[in-house]
Amino acid sequence: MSSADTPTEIQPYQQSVVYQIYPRSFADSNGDGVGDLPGITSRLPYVAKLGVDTIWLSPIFASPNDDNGYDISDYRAIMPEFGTMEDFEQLLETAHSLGLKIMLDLVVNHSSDEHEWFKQARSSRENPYRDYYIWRDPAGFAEDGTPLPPNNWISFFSPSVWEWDEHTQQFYLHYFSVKQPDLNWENPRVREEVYDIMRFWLDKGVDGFRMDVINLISKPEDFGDDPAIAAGSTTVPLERIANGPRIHEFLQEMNREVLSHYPGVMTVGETPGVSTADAALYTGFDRHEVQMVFQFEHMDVDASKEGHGRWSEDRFSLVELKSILSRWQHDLQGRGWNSLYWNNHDQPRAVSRFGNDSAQYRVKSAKLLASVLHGMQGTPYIYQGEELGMTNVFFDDIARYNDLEIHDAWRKYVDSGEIDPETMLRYISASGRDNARTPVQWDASAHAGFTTGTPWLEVNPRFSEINAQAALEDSDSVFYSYRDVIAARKAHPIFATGAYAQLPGTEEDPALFAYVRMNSEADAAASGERALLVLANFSDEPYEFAAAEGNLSSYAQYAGLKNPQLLLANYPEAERTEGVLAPWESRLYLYSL
Ligand code: ISL
Ligand code: CA
Repeated sequence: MSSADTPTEIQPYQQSVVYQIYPRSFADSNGDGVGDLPGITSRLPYVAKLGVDTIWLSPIFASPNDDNGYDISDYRAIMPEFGTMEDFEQLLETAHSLGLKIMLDLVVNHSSDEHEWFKQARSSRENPYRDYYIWRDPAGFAEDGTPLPPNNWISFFSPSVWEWDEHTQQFYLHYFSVKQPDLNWENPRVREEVYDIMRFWLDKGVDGFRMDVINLISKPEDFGDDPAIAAGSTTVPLERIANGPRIHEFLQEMNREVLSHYPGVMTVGETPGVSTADAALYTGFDRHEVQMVFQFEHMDVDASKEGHGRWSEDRFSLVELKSILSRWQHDLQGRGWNSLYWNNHDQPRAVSRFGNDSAQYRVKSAKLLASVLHGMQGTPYIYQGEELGMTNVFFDDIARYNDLEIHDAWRKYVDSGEIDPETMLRYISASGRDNARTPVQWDASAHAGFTTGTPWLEVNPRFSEINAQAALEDSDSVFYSYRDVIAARKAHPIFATGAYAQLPGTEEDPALFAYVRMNSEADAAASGERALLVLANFSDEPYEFAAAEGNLSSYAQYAGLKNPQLLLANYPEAERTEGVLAPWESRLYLYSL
């Protein structure tokens, strides 16, 4: 961006709003119970109506579906369950005609074990594809002859990151499931393959990539045992495996070789285990890597205090959440660019997790979350159904869940006796990934209008109350609040430019989230916009707050901010009280010159 005395030059991606589609769960066109590309195409007018400009499609490529498409067996083929290449071309063309860009999911930390490269690689140690993956000799053999893995690292989805290959008598590395062997980015041929795949899709006209766990592609030099795991930790040693020594070199090469040749392309890297300092390197305006990253710190606010990773039902602390988000806002200001998200296909539903999904407050709190997130600096990502206020689900039997991570956790904690089954079912309902993956609720008909067949994962039973048709017919729905906040972002450049700060003195408040976005003199002069103020009451109780009407006269530093215009509110005027924020009330004010 620019210095304080010249107006900021806003890049298109900085004013974008992205809508994420998880194809399996979006819309089924042929009654086989699985969402597909023609289903997506048929619903594009709905997405366009929301006002977003870009869609991120979770993987649509050939896959044995061990991890629902995040295990790719052919990067240039469409998953047959989802349709054909013609269906994809139709989707792309329709999207473009509606003014929607398409970002694909680039999953190149690992492939499927059913990818031709891996089949070749495991066929013999001499095979030319052997070095596409990462192989190690055993650390030794147990007395009964069992080979011992090269180190003690725990993977995301199974006990060890190593899997023994009987045929070639070596272990291969897999940070995720055994069916997701990690690619060897040290091998220049692997990198060339990836760049070719990217060009293939960009030449077809796609507009960008979301890059799966891209900060794990450069493997560490030190493959020694992890002391924390040796001492009993059961979680992935993320500090060791994230942000490896050659990561910036690889991303800069990818940018030079591919991305820089396609102006306007959008990029976001998924990066567990990044600090704000790391993110400034990944997204720095002069670094030519990616435009933004998905950080995870705010996804960890309600992690288990017993060391069970995400498996807990503890509520987050608002003070902690504010401090994390505020640090990200502050640390990237003028240096790099944030992505903004409350949820995605790996996370529970935002309104259940950060709001209140009871009948009384679901709509209010979903709207509040929209204002709080979209009021920040960065590019917002909306996950399918978030705009409807879709909620978490509870299934009373582990067999009703699909996600391999959930089943892995069940083996790890329930089968071992560490967590009892009833408790674990509650944890899964609070934090499991299938909360995000139940089918989109289109209407109140059978299976929520998602399919005429039997859905691959059960529909959330709240669909008769929460569905798109009902939302579109109700001018007071969550859907229209999202549409309004998206429109406000597009209409007011200050959403992209204003510098963020929490309202002084509110940092430790357990119920109030209040922040200001302040334009520089130059940006204010250029746009006529001086500041935004966002106020949000994250509680079931009314909150007395002197500045609730946007009157900031008690703050010396904001003395010049006068005559606020209420841009967004989730309570109608008749229900607003002076000096009080009602339960889950949010307001967003604009101060002009
Ligand atoms: O959901 C998680 C496990 O608790 C995350 O840590 C997740 O595994 C991590 O964010 C990486 O996610 C991405 O890569 C995975 C895939 O399962 C996820 O769906 C994807 O978003 C492996 O490809
Ligand atoms: Ca289908």
